[in-house]
Amino acid sequence: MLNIKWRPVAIIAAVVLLVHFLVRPAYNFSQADAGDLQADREKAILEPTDMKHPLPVTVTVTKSAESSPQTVTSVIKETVYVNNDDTDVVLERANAAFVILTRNKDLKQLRETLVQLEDRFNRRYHYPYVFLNNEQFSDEFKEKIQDVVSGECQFGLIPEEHWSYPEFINQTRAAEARQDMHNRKVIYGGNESYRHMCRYESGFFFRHPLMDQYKWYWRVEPGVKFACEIDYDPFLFMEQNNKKYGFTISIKEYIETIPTLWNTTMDFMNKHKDLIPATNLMEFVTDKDGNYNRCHFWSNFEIGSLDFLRSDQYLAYFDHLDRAGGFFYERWGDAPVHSLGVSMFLNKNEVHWFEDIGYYHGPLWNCPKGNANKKCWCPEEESIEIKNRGWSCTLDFKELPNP
Ligand SMILES: Nc1nc2c(ncn2[C@@H]2O[C@H](COP(=O)(O)OP(=O)(O)OP(=O)(O)O)[C@@H](O)[C@H]2O)c(=O)[nH]1
Ligand SMILES: [Mg+2]
Repeated sequence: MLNIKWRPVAIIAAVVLLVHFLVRPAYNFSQADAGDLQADREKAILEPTDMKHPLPVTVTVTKSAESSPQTVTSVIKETVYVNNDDTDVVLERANAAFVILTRNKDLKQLRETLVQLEDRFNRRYHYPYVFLNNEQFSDEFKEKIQDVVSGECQFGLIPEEHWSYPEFINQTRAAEARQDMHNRKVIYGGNESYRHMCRYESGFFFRHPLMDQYKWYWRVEPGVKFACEIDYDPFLFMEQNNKKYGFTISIKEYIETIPTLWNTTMDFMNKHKDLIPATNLMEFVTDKDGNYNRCHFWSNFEIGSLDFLRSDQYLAYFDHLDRAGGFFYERWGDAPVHSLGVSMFLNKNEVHWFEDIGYYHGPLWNCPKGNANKKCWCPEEESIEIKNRGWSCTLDFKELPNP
């Protein structure tokens, strides 16, 4: 263990050494052309050993219980880092991780996503990754993922009780509901595993033991794209500005998937008035007559507080929904569920639109405008809040007053 008084000396020595020995990465993604980026990305995937992440110097420090009372971690690694221009040193990181629910078959798409995420952000920060799966990850998956990321990777198996039917669910009724929604061509309506996925993302991922040590999460999905340089730390931004939930895209949900979600939520609010704060963000999810407007933050991208999701009030809400059965008898998505939880329990100033993060999950873009688009390859006019203001809820969110 390095004595605290020698840490600055060790850090400076490590930085000086690295400045001498680091080589520039073999390629660079800052070109403004999506076609070039695609070519570079393919090159990276074909030649993973060409990925030259700058070498981190890790200094292990003991965190006292007082300094991080909400976490069980006694030791975390702080990374001292020299960037590609050999100028910056990142000494401060949040207690955060990327969390990715995925399958072995998603490997190719996930590597494409992670190469972008690393290039646009994490090659300077080395935040760790937690990969979760309801089946064992293959050795090939683990190796090929670790080849393209600069953060520590942990691969977790989801406990069966978090990815199966609770005893209070009537499975015959659930199967009939799937058949009916399939017949009506509701998106993912006939899909059983999709329902387990939505329930897991709504109520369990933040309770996986691998997540216990973290305070912040950034959700990532295979296939999503990151189009802009992210030259600051969004986790620290959240922490330093007292934010609890961050999003990029918000839209209106297909009502066929959530016919009783709103009434079930109202029922919860009436039964648990003591849990609902005096001011909140319910205006985001209601129209001027107080009816549900189906607005939700798209949960394939989230940067958020794990303490919020682990809070008694959010867990009480999830439990209420779970017992109502709509994850299986309907097809409640984790996006409207998270969004209703956020709207009930948080204030507007605790929720942040990451307008500056160029992000794509098919078929929608969030793309920065004007000057903020300079280090991006996404077209600003494609940003969904401009392209389809009526489907997007983001500008309405922006206009809501702070409490
Ligand atoms: N381990 C595991 N992960 C899953 C399963 N189904 C979906 N996922 C993951 O859960 C997340 C959401 O699934 P998606 O299929 O992307 O759902 P979606 O975003 O609503 O739908 P798309 O428009 O098809 O992307 C992704 O990270 C998937 O990789 C599953 O059965 N097992
Ligand atoms: Mg998806």
